[in-house]
Amino acid sequence: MNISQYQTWIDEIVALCKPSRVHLCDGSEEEYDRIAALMVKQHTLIPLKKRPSSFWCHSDPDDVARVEECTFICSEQKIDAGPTNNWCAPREMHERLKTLFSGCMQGRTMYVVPYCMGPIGSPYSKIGIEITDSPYVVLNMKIMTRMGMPILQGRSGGFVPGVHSVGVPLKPHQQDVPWPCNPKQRMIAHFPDESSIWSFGSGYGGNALLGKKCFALRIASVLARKEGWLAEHMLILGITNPQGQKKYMVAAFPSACGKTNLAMLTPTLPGWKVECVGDDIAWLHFGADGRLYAINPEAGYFGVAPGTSMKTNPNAMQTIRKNTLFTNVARTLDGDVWWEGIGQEAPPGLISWLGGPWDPKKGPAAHPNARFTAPSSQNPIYDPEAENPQGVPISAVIFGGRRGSVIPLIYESFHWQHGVFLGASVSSEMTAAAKGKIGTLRHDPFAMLPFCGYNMGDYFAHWLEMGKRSKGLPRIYYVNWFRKGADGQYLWPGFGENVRVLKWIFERTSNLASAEQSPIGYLPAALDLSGLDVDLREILRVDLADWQREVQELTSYFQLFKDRMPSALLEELRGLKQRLSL
Ligand code: OXD
Ligand code: MN
Repeated sequence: MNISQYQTWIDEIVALCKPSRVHLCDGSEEEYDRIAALMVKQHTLIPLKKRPSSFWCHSDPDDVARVEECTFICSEQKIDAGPTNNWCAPREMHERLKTLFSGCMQGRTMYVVPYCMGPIGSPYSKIGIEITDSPYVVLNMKIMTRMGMPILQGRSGGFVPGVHSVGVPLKPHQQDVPWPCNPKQRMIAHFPDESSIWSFGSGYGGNALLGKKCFALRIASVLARKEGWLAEHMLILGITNPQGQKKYMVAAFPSACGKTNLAMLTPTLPGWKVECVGDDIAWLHFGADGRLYAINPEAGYFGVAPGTSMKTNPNAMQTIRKNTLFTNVARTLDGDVWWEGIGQEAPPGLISWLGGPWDPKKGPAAHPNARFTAPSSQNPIYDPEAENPQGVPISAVIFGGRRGSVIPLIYESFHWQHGVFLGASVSSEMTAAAKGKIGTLRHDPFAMLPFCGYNMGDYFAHWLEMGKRSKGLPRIYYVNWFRKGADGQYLWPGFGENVRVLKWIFERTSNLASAEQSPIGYLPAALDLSGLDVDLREILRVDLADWQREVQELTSYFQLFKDRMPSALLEELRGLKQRLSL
């Protein structure tokens, strides 16, 4: 393998971090098994008797979610990181990192993990190399990406370097802990001008698996703007109607708002079929025919476990039967996993996510942000085109959030510019996916708030610009599965029943379903609700007073972006205000 072109960088990191050993990952199954066996010996992983080649582990209780407050975009100018990102000058951040990373891997093995985001051979795929001292990260990267030295074969240059350390050097003979991390000194820094990533102090999920949020969203969004494409926090699904016609859709919802469930939906309407291309990230390019095409840069799912059951997501349950890593779920005495909402009572003797006997008085058995990491190829509804190097053609873009009130079940934008306004106006109740106050309503434009690698105002402008490039643009929709009635109960059953909404979108994009114009967009004139007891009028209701408050709120939010706020979106806001007051 020719790694000479990467060697200088690897040598630099070795000299800085001073690991005891260096391991170049070949990405083989044998390597995976060897590392997993080592981690079992060190008591970090526990093999699960009930699930072949699967393991349970739990993190440090202080390292359970993405840490947005420690995540930085280090552009030359502060304004280019924008008002929604933490910023630090690149030179200053490099100084801080030098101190943090100096000798940080002493006593540990440094793993060099080359990986490809996107199908091998796709013109849209990109290469990264993550250097990490966490074997847990290596195993996750093996599942989540196309990983190993062979992916560097025949490549010249052009990779995104990422350096990750748990931030806990070991003295000679010092006993390691099962989940080393350094919460007091956490830092996740992105250098958009260098396309590089540095992450320190956390071993968890998006903080540590650098291919995911750091590369495929924050760095990729910057590259996408430069190169004329889109890197989005979106699922990609294929949907086939009873006549055998198939379309693809993408949907952006904030973290832990049901992207995985929608991407793997089991339709309740006879004859309809959904297949999954991806559940979290989409890279979108215009094809030669002018249409927008999507690839999934990832190769696995890092899904939220609690709430996943045979009822809510049977395809996910099938996917995680083997070759799966479980982090911070509960463990049963007979070698299986358990979490709240799995569909069965907690068995006696349950071990909680904290690693000891579960005491229900002290909180849930599984952490609310507990995850499974499983290969996409094990999904029974993995789309046959999911590995197509050209991607799949997109007919509809869907935005949504978790909103207990105000937002109707589904509506359609009037045109692209209005659709971009809908994306910019997404707000959602916070979930356990990030550290923060659960349930608090926050703006999360395009579900990209924690993931946009540059000024969000410029990002809006980029979306508007993309709309000028093509005639075959997808239509744009907004959904809300989470609206509640006066009794506090959800108005919509969700999950497999969401196919009824997808059906309307499918038919709208063929000009077959009818709609009624409302001040906020087109609402369905009818939805297929056969066999369902739902108050359609209530769930589609547009309350003028509520929406006037929404406009006021958006008016002050948009002011955050000052002169980077595109005037086209302010025009959309004025248009909405006018339509509401007529
Ligand atoms: C994720 C997230 O893990 O969005 O996908 O937090
Ligand atoms: Mn996500």
